[in-house]
Amino acid sequence: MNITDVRVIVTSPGRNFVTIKIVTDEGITGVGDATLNGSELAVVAYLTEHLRPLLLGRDAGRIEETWQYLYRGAYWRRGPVTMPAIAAVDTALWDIKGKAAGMPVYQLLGGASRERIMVYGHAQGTAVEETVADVGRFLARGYRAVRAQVAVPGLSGTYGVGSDGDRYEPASIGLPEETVWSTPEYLAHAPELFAEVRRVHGYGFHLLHDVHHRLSPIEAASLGKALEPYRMFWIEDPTPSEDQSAFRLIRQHTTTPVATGEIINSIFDCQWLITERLIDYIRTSVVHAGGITHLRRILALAELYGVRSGSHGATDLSPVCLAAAVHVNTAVPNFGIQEYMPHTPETDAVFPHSYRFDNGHLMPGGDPGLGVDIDEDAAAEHPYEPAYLPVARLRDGSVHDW
Ligand code: CS2
Ligand code: MG
Repeated sequence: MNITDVRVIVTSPGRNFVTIKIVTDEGITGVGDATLNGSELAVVAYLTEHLRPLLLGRDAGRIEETWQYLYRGAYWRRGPVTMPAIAAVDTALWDIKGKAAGMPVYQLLGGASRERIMVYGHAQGTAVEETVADVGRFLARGYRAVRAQVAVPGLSGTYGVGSDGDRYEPASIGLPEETVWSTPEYLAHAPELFAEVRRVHGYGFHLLHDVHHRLSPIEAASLGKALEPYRMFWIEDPTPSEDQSAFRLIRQHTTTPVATGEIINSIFDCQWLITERLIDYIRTSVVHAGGITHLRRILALAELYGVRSGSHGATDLSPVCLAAAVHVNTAVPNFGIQEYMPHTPETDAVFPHSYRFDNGHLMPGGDPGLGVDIDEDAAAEHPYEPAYLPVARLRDGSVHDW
């Protein structure tokens, strides 16, 4: 079965997505997510100009060989642009192979290790009492795990707190929004939120928080210690992931579990985090970490060291990526949790899929392949609009990690 076409589809049903559809000479097609939030067209160019010519005529069944050809054959390796491009090709080839075999992809990955995938939802609020009430709404909907974020008084645009109710879409049309950050004000306020969440809702569910790359190692260590009484499931991205050694200092000071990895795109960029057990959950995703083939490799390494998966699943990862994640999560032995921000009905109309949410969990559905597709006619109704992620600055005007 050979590749006869590779279509790169850009669509924007409320937010931008990049999807590839690989077509074969047996009429079987496969899809892959290639969305890089805020820099989508860089991946489009790499796919269209540099990868598509290499793929035409190739055997669609040779998934691993194609991955090796695209990763090692490019000479320039890793990175946030090339790895989503390789990921999308890889994901589409797994989709094709599943359809050709008449099996859901998780069957090709060794079959189901679990019946359902525990997910966590995003509770937010402009004040502690708002977030506490929002946590209650997620628990009432059957979620067993909830991430809690709250605005820091006096700071505009705190990460994770949306301006339109439940939805939180950080990218905005036009040039980057600039937000103000103050670590002292955040550290003074954050523990209040978790004390109140546990006081009101108790300890019978998993409580998570995303620090979003903002702290120094010692600040992260102090936050971890301060939150120990609240038995966090994890604090996420306490410090920037690329500084792997920073996590050693955090580990020396606190037993609060740590998760990182959503911006990591290769096994080499999380190797020490895993082998030195500096983290408890690795958040690498299908789209950003080289596809199903590479994510499996990362999770196999993680399994050796007792690190579990906690893959990124924000709304800028398309339903194609989420569908692939559900298949990987169904099969791997060291599944931890899956982030789940439901896409809008507008997005779901462009990406029909068979995964289903029920009572705090996702199930993959039984369709052959990934059980997701892109409706190209519906996609064409939503033209691309350039959008950027925000930029954070400290009160003195210097750039900080957003
Ligand atoms: C966040 C994301 O979901 C998360 O854990 O870190 O919302 C992240 O900010 C976006 O995916 C960036 O595009
Ligand atoms: Mg995050």
